[in-house]
Amino acid sequence: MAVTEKELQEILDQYPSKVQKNRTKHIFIKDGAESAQVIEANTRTIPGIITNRGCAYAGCKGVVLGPLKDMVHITHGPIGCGYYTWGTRRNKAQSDDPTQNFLNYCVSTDMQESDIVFGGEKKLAKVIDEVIDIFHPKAITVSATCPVGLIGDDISAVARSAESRHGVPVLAFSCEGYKGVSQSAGHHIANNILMERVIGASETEKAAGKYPINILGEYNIGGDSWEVERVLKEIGYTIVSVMTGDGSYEELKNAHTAELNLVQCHRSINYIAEMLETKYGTPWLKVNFIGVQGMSESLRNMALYFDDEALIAKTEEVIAREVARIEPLMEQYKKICDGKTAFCFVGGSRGHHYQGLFAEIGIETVLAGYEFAHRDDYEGRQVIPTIKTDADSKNIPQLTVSADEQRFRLKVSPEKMEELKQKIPLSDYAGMAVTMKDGSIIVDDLNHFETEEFIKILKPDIFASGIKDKYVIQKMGIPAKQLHSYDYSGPYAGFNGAVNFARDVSMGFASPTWNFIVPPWQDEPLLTGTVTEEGVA
Ligand code: CFM
Repeated sequence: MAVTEKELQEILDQYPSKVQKNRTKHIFIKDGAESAQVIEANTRTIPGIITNRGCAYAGCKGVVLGPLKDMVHITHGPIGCGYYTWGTRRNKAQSDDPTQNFLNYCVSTDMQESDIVFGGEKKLAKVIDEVIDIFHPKAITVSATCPVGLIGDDISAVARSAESRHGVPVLAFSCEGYKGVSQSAGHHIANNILMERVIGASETEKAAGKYPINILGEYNIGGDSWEVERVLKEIGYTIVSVMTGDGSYEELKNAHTAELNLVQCHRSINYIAEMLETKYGTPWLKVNFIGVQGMSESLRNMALYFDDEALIAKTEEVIAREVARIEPLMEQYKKICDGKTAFCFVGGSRGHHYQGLFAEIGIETVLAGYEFAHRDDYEGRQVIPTIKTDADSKNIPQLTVSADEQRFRLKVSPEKMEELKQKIPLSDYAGMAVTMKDGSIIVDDLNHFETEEFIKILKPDIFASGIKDKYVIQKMGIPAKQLHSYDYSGPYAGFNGAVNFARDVSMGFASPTWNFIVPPWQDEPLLTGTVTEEGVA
């Protein structure tokens, strides 16, 4: 079942004309016959629309910095921002040194009215001193929240002076929530400073071990990166750093020594991936560790890059063993899931990544989208030169790096690179749209009104998204699977993750709960009417 152009138009017709004009550009029905289907993305959400997006601070401190375990992350701002980013993202971490894992702490300057009026710099300096005193961390981050930018606290100056006072790196991030149009801006801000201040900060010139790699854009939600690392280590890879799941300042300093960078979440970390290539000559490979096929294909592509017979053989051996082990488990869940349909709407990469895993258990994704991704995540990186930079993106500092005179080294020759690019996604990402079936619907920044409207037409069997719309969806009688937090389950990545996911989705369908819920449209007359410029008619 698919949405027709007419049905889509009927949904959009309910908007006032200005809103309709805007939202039309964010939605399209996939049609492979059309050569380039353009989507508008990474632009402001219309005020008043109930979006699932977050803010720049969430993307910087919450997403990219938060998982780094041996740094204390200070939120400079009123207590709410720190509190609501405390423990809500399930990025897990373990440390051999229990005194150097600060993930359970929430450190905030707790700005009060007097700090807003008279400035918060002194308070911030004092908090940094206290953090050094109590925790003795390897390094500290300071993330700015909205009021800090409004009152003009110079957090970089405070960080610099604390750094010289204590001899411990203190990194300042001007990631005020209002920067950019979503958390995506915060990813970029975090990427820039990690690149400038952390990556390459060690004296190490060579990684200790064979096939050294970094895993970028993997945040160990529900233990995902542990499952991926289990397999990679068995095959023989040396994992120099993970950015940033279960990651650390200490590891990140050595990231320049890798021979290949893997990119799982393109949206949040493509900036570092590109800069590593420019600065050190290390290419990046787009991987997708979600789903049995995604995982197997990513492993095969990695082995092709290193072009080593022993590595290729070991890769095949591990894939064969793992697949044989989990196939019977997946089969039993497939019996429950087969023939069903899903909506898959997540932040900036999972809306795409989970479609393959859904397909493996017989579920077709009929609607997908991202909260805050850019056009390249939908249409592929070839569109990047054509993306217009607007005032909101100009607000985010651009970091330009150049080749490191001592450390730049081409990891593969340009000829070999060209040859490899024909076979594997090296320094490239084709985006979500290309893999979706004709007739499926692709939506950017899906809002709650559209969520309900599309559910009424398509009646999906399951809706994968997040906490903000989960309960609205469930009250409509549809199982909702959180793909941000995994509903407190996981891991969902890799081979074991695929089984966990199939089990959890099957449980969602098998739950007797749905027999007790009558969707509102089944026992109430639907209100019919239109919203016009003048009001409701
Ligand atoms: Fe990347 Fe993420 Fe995602 Fe993301 Fe996020 Fe997340 Fe996400 Mo929630 S970094 S873009 S900002 S894969 S927190 S681990 S699940 S929205 S799809």
